[in-house]
Amino acid sequence: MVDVQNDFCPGGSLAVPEGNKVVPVINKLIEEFDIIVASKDWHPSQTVHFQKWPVHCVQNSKGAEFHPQLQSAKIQQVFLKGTGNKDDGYSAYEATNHNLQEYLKSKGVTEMYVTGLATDYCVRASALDAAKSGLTTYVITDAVAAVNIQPNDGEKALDEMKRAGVKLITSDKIIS
Ligand code: VGL
Ligand code: ZN
Repeated sequence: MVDVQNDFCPGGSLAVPEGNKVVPVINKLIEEFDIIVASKDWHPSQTVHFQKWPVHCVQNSKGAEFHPQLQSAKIQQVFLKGTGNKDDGYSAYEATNHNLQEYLKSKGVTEMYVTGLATDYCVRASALDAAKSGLTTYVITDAVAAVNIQPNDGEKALDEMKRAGVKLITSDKIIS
């Protein structure tokens, strides 16, 4: 579950169009999985990242909290990324509080299903790293949403992930 945080949802400082639409889909999907992990964009108040983006997801701010409707009690570990003042930290694999790859290895995980925000940045980076790490990696396409600075950035990112071996799936194939 990538960055389902207030600042990426409508009303937030870096709102993804319809970012909140992923929340009910993710809440249903949660019931189908044994291991639920989430990332949070978790920036210091001063970072080079804010030269590219409006200020968002500052550590401990309201904007950095999970969307209030997200069933966050089911999350077993939260991975904080973008925590330095010189890095973007788009991928959950760049988390600094815990090592995602080691965590998943310790649990014997071989498959990952990726949801969240945003398709063209942190979902993309996280799914590509998951595939690179050897996991069978899926992106659940109705459980992600794109920033779309260019209107088809989300589609382009999905294409790129597919070319890298990531599988695309819809939630109705998973929810029983
Ligand atoms: C993200 C832009 C800047 C993301 C984070 O979570 O996709 N996008 N920081
Ligand atoms: Zn960010």
